[in-house]
Amino acid sequence: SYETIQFEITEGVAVLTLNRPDSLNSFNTQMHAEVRSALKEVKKDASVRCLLLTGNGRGFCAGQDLSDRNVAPGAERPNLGESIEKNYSPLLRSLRALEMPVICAVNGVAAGAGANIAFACDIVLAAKSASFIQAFCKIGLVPDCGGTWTLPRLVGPARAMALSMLGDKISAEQAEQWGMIWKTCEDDALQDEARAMAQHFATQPTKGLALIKRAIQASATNSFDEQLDLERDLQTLAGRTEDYREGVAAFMEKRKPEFKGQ
Ligand code: T3D
Repeated sequence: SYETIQFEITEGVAVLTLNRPDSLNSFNTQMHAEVRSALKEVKKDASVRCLLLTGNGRGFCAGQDLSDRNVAPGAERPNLGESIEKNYSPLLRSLRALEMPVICAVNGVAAGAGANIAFACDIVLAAKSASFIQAFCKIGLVPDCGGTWTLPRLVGPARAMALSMLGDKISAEQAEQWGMIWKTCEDDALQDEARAMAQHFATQPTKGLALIKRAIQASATNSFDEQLDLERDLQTLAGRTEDYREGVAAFMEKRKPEFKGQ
């Protein structure tokens, strides 16, 4: 069982809750290891059809635990590249490659890596009182966890640059207006809305949704022509799924489809 996260799988939905509320769910080595292990469980368990990521307490995630980075003036400095290679990049790659929708319910402040982990998820809901901060610049660092790739695509280069260089706190409502997230929710409705969406996805054509995820991700670097070819290839795969057959049959029979995620 886990100490720094909570993890449960219920009716096709895996819920991973960051659980170091005293430090606003900042990442230490143990939390990285536990998140990795939970994501392995998600991948292994064929019943899981949606992942919901959220946090306990008043923060979503404050990024790296800086108490693990506090060194005396003459002491050896930490190799952050190693930490990123071992911990952060694999996490980001797993979330993006996971063949199901990944919902992030941002329950409070999301700073540094915490913000960019949220932006890498497929659908982001945020409590109205939540906020996003590219905190890196304030301690001399560079946005990581894919932020320098994700942010310009979400908000354009002008806003991405200013957000990254100023480290201003952006309210959830501003983030919604700028298209950084899907939508805001009333604070006390966030978890229910996120779970309802996750439960909805757990009844949907999982393979088709995974292919949509691949297509939208690939569009960031593909030309229009390449994307047409990719759509052709992905539609070929989608057209062979059991859920597509069921979807068409249910439509023709004027009944509700029963998707199995196959
Ligand atoms: O190192 C590597 O491996 C490379 C990777 C780097 C990735 C990164 O994420 S670098 C960026 C690290 N994160 C930050 O710089 C954010 C630091 N936190 C803050 O700026 C503020 O805490 C917030 C703006 C997020 C929230 O502010 P506020 O005023 O609401 O809360 P607070 O009082 O600052 O924090 C509450 C507690 O959480 C406090 O502890 P205390 O005083 O109650 O004992 C604070 O120290 C602790 N806390 C918050 N963030 C972190 C943290 N402790 C350790 N590490 C943190 N990142």
